Amino acid sequence: MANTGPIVILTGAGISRESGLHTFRDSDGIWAQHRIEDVATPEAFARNPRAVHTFYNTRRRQLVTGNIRPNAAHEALARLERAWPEPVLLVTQNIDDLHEKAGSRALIHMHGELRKARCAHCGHVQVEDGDLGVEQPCPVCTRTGGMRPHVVWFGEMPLGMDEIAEAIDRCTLFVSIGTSGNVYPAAGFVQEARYRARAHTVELNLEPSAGESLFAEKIYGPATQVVPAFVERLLTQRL
Ligand code: BJW
Repeated sequence: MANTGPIVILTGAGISRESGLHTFRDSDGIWAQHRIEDVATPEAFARNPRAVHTFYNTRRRQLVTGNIRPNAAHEALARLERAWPEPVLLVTQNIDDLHEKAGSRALIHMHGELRKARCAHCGHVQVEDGDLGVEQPCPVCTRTGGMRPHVVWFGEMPLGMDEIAEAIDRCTLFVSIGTSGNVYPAAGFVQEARYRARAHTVELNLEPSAGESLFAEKIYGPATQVVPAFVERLLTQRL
């Protein structure tokens, strides 16, 4: 059946793997090197902010100076947004900036952005390409100790949830790309799309995710191959 309605696309770390960024839960992933409880919770930041800053400063430096570029999958999604007759909302769990670098505009970073900092005291958010540290004062409230990466840690509320829920309610196609389906609420989006919005649901991933059985259609392979092919199919055949 031809599909020309609004689209919601969820992406995860797998889409940036071929750009040179590690995923989290693969055998060579970030969680094989670091314990979540040490670097990705508000409690970790309260207990040892220097260790958390080191973890994110290292990743920020790699993103800013490491010649990390969008790949064919990011570029195909930007092309889809430009060419599709209805809204295409890209919801990424990634904190890198590869979707915007590829040209995507309707984009929600539900787990935050590595190249931004936030003051935990007053909520001020600013672009940040340098290292963060515990002595850094907030330029707005002037207090120290609160400048933190603008990312969403376990136990914190993801960003843009209302806008995401509205878009999923309206969509006729939901596509999940390069995510293991282990982290909620993102892992639950497919159920909302399939059973509430009655959208067609598609998984594009290297291998079946934890939520594989919830998708009506699945295509497996590296993102740089399967995403451009899927976008081409959508734009030429509308399904
Ligand atoms: C390729 C490829 C290639 C490889 N091509 N593919 C029970 C029920 C519901 C919720 C919970 C629950 N128990 C606990 C919770 C809450 C918790 C949670 O989900 N925990 C689970 C571990 C169980 N969630 C939260 O705390 C979230 N907040 C929350 O729930 O607030 C309350 C709330 C209530 C109701 C509504 C709304 C909110 C916050 C989660 C924050 C996640 N933060 C992190 C780190 C911060 C950012 C950072 O440092 O980068 O975000 S964790 C980490 O996982 C990161 C990622 O965005 C996230 C998802 O990972 P992703 O992208 O799926 O990566 P991987 O590595 O897991 O998978 C990669 C995939 O790519 C694999 O499948 C590969 O095969 C594939 N791949 N190469 C294509 N070349």
